[in-house]
Amino acid sequence: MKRYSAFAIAREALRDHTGWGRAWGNPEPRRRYDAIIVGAGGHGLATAYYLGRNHGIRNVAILEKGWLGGGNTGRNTTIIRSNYLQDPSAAIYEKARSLYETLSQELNYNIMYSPRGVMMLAQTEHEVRGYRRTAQANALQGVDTEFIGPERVKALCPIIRLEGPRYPVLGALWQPRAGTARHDAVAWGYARACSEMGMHVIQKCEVTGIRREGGRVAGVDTTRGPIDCDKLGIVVAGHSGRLAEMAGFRLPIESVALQALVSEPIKPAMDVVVMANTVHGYLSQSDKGEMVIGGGADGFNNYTQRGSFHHVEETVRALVETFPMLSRLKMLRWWGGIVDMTGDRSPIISKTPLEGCFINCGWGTGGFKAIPGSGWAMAETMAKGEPGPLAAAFSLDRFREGRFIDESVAAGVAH
Ligand code: FAD
Ligand code: PYC
Repeated sequence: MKRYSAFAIAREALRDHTGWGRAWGNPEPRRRYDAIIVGAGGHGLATAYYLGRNHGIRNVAILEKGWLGGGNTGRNTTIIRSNYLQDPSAAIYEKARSLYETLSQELNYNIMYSPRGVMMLAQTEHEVRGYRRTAQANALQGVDTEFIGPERVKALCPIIRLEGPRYPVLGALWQPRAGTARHDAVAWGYARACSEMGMHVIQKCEVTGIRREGGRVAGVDTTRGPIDCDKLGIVVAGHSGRLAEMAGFRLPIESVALQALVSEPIKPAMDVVVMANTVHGYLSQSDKGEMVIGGGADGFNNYTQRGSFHHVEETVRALVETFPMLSRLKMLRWWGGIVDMTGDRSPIISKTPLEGCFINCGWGTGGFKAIPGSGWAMAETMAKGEPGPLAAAFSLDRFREGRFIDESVAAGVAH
């Protein structure tokens, strides 16, 4: 596979770009793999990548029922931050954020990581207290955040109106090294790196059944035939409950739609990411100039992978209070993804009751930021058969034992 570089771009420019190879292969499934990952979203691809890179397991297939990155990975609003409250969360999200910083170089693929800074507005006294507490916790966890006052908020984001009609801006939790990345590029970069290691990324291959023999996983049934494996990783976000059912166990997960929209492109208006969690809206500006806007999750369980008018109306109405300039913009498009929510709003990276079968899910509304750390931790769990330090707290057992990792505030999106 060719290395991407400034030199390669110049060379290809001189020969009409005829020398680029395929970024990843399009292989026929083998009869057997050492490990199969179900789901070619960011988490599945990152799991496969770190299985190869960190543990030398390369006879791996990643099976995807649609196209790679076509689930939530290609539908999210790309916010990357690690300002969580609890120690296990701060550890895994900060690991992910730090891996993101050098991921373009690591994968030789420009994921357009932009550490432009993320602020979570405090618009009630309760939020001020909560975010001051998070900043203190983050200091102990080695996560670089601070609580800033309204003047600093205004200086960082001049389009904010501080004195809103209902909720004035009282300050913000600010993480300067947080930011955004190009979501598809994260999936494409990992897919290319997996393909280069000899792994099979197989699209249009839906897993329809999980075969078991004597309490162990034996393989999967797919729309392209049966495939055997020693180890199976289920990494399918909103479809986790369905795959768990095929494997013979149940998950404490609900699937709901989460929506987002973009405006028409405008000149640069803001160069930070702002989340306004009291009014349920968040905002950033893409490199193309579109204002990227999202709100809360649907209030009922569903598998509808699309947006709805009332959400657009509620989200924009809420945000216009704090960003009056938005009222002049036209909406360009909107969409939805199916997110997988646990009761404590923390993920699951775990062994399962079926030996050899592992699960990674529950990232809900906030898993894009976690992709590299999650893949790292899931690969370690699959390779060693036991979770390592990053994953240990996120096992399925915590729901039975009551060891919840409550991140409903840090999740930053109303559920
Ligand atoms: P996915 O990308 O959904 O991948 C799972 C894959 O599994 C899919 O491609 C699916 O087709 C495949 N699959 C399912 N069933 C099968 C089967 N039977 N056989 C084979 N393949 C199967 N997170 C953030 O951190 N920051 C944000 O700003 C943010 N904004 C968001 C905005 C929206 C509108 C949405 C919907 C989500 C947002 N998220 C955000 C959450 C984030 O997108 C997800 O947590 C993350 O992308 C999940 O990645 P994944 O790889 O687990 O899942
Ligand atoms: O987790 O930061 C986040 C997020 C923002 C929008 C959706 N999720």
